[in-house]
Amino acid sequence: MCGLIGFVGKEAAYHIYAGLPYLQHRGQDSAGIAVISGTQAYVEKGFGIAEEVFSRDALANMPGDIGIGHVRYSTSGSARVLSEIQPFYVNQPYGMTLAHNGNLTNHHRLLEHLTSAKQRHINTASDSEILINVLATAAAELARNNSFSPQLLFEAVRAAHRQLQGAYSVVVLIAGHGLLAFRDPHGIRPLLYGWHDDEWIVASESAVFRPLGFNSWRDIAPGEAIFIDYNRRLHRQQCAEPQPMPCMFEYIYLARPDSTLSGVSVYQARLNMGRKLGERIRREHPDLAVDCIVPVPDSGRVMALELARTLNIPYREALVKNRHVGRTFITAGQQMRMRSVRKKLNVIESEFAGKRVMLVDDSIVRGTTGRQLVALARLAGAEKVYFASAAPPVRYPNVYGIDISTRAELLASTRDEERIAVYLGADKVIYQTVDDLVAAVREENPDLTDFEMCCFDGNYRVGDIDEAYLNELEKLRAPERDSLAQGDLLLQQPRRQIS
Ligand code: PCP
Repeated sequence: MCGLIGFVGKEAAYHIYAGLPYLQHRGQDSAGIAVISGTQAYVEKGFGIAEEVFSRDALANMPGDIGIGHVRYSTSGSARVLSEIQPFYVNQPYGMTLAHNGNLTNHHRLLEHLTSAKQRHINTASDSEILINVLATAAAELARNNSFSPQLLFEAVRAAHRQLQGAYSVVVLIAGHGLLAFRDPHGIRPLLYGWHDDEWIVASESAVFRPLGFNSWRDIAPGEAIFIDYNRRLHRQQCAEPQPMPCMFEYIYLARPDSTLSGVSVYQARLNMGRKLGERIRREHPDLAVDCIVPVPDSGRVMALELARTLNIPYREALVKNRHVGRTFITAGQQMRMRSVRKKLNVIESEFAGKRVMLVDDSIVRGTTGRQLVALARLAGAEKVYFASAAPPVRYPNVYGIDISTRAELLASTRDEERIAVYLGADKVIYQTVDDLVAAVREENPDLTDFEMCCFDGNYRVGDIDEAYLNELEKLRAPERDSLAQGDLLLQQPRRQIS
């Protein structure tokens, strides 16, 4: 998962810089902006969040009325390698600068093909560098016998679709020509575009648009490509048969609640998830006595609010979030995530002392957050601690742009609900069902009939994902992460009042 922006209009660099904070929740590892003035590209990149990476001076030296921006959460390659920070650039044809959100599942095969058959040089372990080279190779072959046109680009995108597998939402600057944006045929990761007068914006989430003065927008359809030329004219084409399958985790956790994706208000979908979970708890656990519902901020808030209303139990914001700590789930490395949870959340003791509380979170993935919070609730004197998750158990790796790539790191991959409760230290753990989750999102857009949700059902329908692929991925990603067992050492620390 990453965040993308494309912009065509006055002072592109400033607008992109202003927009990236609205996507910061999609990636905190690094950020990059590229703009073009005439045919000259200017690129600025660095580690950290956008506000730290781009200085006023740097932006002042980035002229141009067309540009792209990226915030990164790495799911391939490494979060710590400078050369993997996006956007990527290739000089031929035209000069292309690309930023990508998603994850290619066949990038090893493509690497082999690009280097041996196409004499392309790939300099990093990032699948996004593969993607730009696949697109550039296709465009270069078409450009050999044709002058530039939007149609040529759309043909290149068609050719790329035939080769690429996995999830890819993409923005590309074409020097001297314009801004291209496209989504994979399944539309796994979001991408939308907006317009105001003759200015255009492309972004991963609709939450970016209004603050930047864009009040009209639509989704780029799965398999669709758009191109905005230097005269600020829009060209659109369906470049692959659409087979919509948006990522379910966008609605649960990844996206901002003030975004609408594929016609689904994320906020409303989360309210529905809370209601569905509440109805299930009432049906299946009628005797469960709970004094208050406590949301796990931030993403669990909306679900908890509606769950509390459904069960008619007081809602108490008894966990206080430190506003200076970012999202923990997208922090690179398990040890860092462990420390961040403690820094991020603290308790209001009076809301826990002597009470039977139900903590409500959007999801339980590695159990990093839940386990520490249950311990904190008990330290604060809670009599019972129940834990409810608005997502079903996350049992399987995600290979489409969420960095949960090894089964060993997933709490629910080998444990049933009872054992998960034991691990968290909770008196009971209650999960949403897959059917209720799907119904919660479809209430907002019944036309959506299919979702990418391999991490819940283990059903990998995009790309050639088999056991061998998952084993190879585990081998590749395992050195990057610390095991749950290592994390256990740090889990003891709340008892010792770490600062
Ligand atoms: C994430 C999410 C749950 C956690 C992490 C689930 O929080 O909301 O609380 O993952 P875990 O079981 O591996 O801990 P954050 O990433 O901190 O984001 P937010 O503040 O938006 O809830």
